Amino acid sequence: MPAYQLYCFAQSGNAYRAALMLNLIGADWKPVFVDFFKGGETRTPKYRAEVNEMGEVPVLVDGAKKLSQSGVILNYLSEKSGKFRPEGEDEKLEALRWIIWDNQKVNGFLGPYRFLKTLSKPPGDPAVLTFLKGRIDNNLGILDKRLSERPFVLGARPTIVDISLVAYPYYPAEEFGFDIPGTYKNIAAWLERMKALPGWKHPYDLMPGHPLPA
Ligand SMILES: N[C@@H](CCC(=O)N[C@@H](CS)C(=O)NCC(=O)O)C(=O)O
Repeated sequence: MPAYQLYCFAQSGNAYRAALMLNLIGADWKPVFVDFFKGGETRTPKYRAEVNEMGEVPVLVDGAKKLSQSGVILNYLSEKSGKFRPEGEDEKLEALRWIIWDNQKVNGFLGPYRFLKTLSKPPGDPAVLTFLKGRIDNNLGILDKRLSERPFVLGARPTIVDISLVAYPYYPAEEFGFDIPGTYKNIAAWLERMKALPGWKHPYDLMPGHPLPA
C-alpha cells in the first residue's frame, strides 16, 4: 500500500497542485479516482460523510490523517518532506498570503472560467465568462509583474506557492480560450522553469480520468 492516497481527477487543477507536489518530492503515492463528471461523486452524501464534508477534491490520506484544501496539503507535505518549504516566519507568512490570493483570485477564477467555457453543458452565460476573464487578466498581470523581478514567486527558489499557482495554466490553452504563455511572457518563462523540475508531469499524465468519456 503506497504511503499516500490522493482523491483526485485529471481535469481538476486544484487536485493537480497536490499530485504535482507528491511527484516533485518523490513520494510513494497513488491516485484514487473521483468520478466528478459522470457520477457527481463529490456531491453524494457518501463522499461528504466518508471523504470530505466540503464535497471537494483534493483529499490527501496519510495513514489515519485525511487532509483537504490544497494549500493545507502543500503546507503539510512541505513540512514533512522539508522540500519546497518556506523558511522562517516572514517567508511562511508570505507563502500563506500568496496561496490565499491564488485560491481566491487566480486559479479560484481560472477553474470556474474553464469549467463554464469548455466542460459544462450547456456552457456558462457569456456575461459571467466576460466578468471572470476580466478578473483573471487583471490577476495574471499582477503575477506576471511579480515574476519579472524574480524567478519564482517568493524569490530565488521554488516553493509551495509556485506549486499552488501552476494549478490550471498547464492545461491546454484551447480549454481556456485565451493564451496565457502568449500573453504573459514572465509567466511563460516561469512555467518552463517549473516544468524543468525533476518529477514534473502534465496533469493529464498524473491523475486518472482523461479523456472524458463522450
Ligand atoms: N480551495 C480548494 C478548491 C477545491 C475545489 O474547488 N475542487 C473542485 C474540483 S477542481 C471540486 O472538488 N468541486 C466539487 C464540486 O463542486 O462538487 C482547494 O484548493 O483544494
